[in-house]
Amino acid sequence: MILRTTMAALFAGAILLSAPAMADDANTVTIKNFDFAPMALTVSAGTSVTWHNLDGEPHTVVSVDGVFRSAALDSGESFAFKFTKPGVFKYVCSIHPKMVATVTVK
Ligand SMILES: [Cu+2]
Repeated sequence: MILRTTMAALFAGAILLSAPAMADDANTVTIKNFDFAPMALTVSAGTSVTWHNLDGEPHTVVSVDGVFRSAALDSGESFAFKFTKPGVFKYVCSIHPKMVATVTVK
């Protein structure tokens, strides 16, 4: 009985430890303080990139070349787009056009 409890505790610990690694996902762009982070992201073709809005303000993710366009993302909302073709994809927040960033697909 003691062993079983210990195993359960270890298992719960493993789940908690893995959570920060997932948040650090290389295919994730965080929107915070009116900035995209990272501002320049490089991924392989076939990768889905997810944007998370952590600001209290709504933001959008809009490709300058019309390749993708999110709806207004409220605080805590996210948007994902799968990049299938190589290229340099510049995008902005259409609400705050000074927010500019790129995704490079190789
Ligand atoms: Cu914005």
